Amino acid sequence: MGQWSDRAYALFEEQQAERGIDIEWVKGRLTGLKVETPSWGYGDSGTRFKVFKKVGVPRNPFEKLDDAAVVHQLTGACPTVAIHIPWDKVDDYGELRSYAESVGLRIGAVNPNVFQEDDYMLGSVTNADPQIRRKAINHLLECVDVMKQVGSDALSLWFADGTNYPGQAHLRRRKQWLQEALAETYQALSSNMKMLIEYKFFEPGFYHTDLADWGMAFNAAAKLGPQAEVLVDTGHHAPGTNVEHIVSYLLDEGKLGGFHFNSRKYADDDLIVGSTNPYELFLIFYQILEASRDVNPLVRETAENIAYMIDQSHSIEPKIPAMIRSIANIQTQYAKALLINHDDVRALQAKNDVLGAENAVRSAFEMDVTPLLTAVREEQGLPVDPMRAFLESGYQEHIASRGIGGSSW
Ligand code: PSV
Ligand code: MN
Ligand code: MN
Repeated sequence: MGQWSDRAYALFEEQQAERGIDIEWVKGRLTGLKVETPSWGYGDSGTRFKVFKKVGVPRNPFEKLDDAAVVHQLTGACPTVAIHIPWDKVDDYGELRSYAESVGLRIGAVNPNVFQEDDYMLGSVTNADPQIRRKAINHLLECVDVMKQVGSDALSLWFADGTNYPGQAHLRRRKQWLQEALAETYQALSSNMKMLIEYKFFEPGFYHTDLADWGMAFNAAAKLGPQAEVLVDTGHHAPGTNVEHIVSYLLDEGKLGGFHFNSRKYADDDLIVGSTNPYELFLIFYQILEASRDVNPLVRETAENIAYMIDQSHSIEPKIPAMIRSIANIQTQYAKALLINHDDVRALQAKNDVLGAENAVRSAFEMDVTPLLTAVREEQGLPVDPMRAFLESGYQEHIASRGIGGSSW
């Protein structure tokens, strides 16, 4: 470390020791945080108004892995990549798996896509047409097969199913069809596989969405069994929703399976993680760390086995730097949450000290964790500033030879 950062870190360590924080534990946790990046986050994306094509965007799933590998090399935090089928359809999934391993990665969650074919306009697993429902279920089963070939242990399900008008469809029948499809897919899972069920309050359906909130996803998962859990996408709630409360509730039920991190201001904006809502991200980590100290082993185990994933695909910023920014923002908020003294918070809560307890949580958020992040990155032999390291690496110039018109959703 440089002289300045050495001194800053020494001071930081002293300050934390005084607050009763075990800094070695904090460093271990920080190093252990792994976040999956999405293959589709490296491709072109857009709003419904326009897809802006970028130079150097990957032309196939293999090039997406190349880009994801760079993010992992610079951050040390992203060893797995989620794939979306058929966006990442290849002839030989064994080859995709080997390629991932050859660039230092593994394939993470497999995401079936039952929303982009004309057949699915009025629903996939909830369509009134039994042949379309069958087709959608077959795709889910095909994805379980893909999981086996790529060595994935998570099937991540999001359904665009919904309606635009009152009376358009039979809501309860659709609920039943959805559950039937999930049950058939659940049966196909191997014992090491999780099914993650994602909800979203609207879009593309503007009147109703079949899995509109955490309660519906929770109910579906609870009926299926222990391998089914809920996935919280931070962009999928109505404005003002207390997302960290949902997180704590699901943790307490042993049903929080994973996250899709991204930032939102208005709806499902899919922006860089922590760009508009850093305090929310911090408070989510607070709930998780709190649960990891619970007396109930199920709650502790759930908190330790969360699949952290990014789901961002924005249209204006360059892809790899955007991903690096998201990882850095997650690490910053996680680092801050690790500085909460839970014994202090619990003691203040027990005394009903409203302001004292609020202060004990917020004051950790207000700390500067730069010296800590610098030290942890250095100890792992990583660049202390991954963004700068990327910009200076020449990789962006190197991939310019791919030209324009890469993959997009
Ligand atoms: C839907 O908005 C979603 O969050 C789901 O996770 C999809 O798989 C992903 O976005 C597609 O971009
Ligand atoms: Mn998502
Ligand atoms: Mn989304």
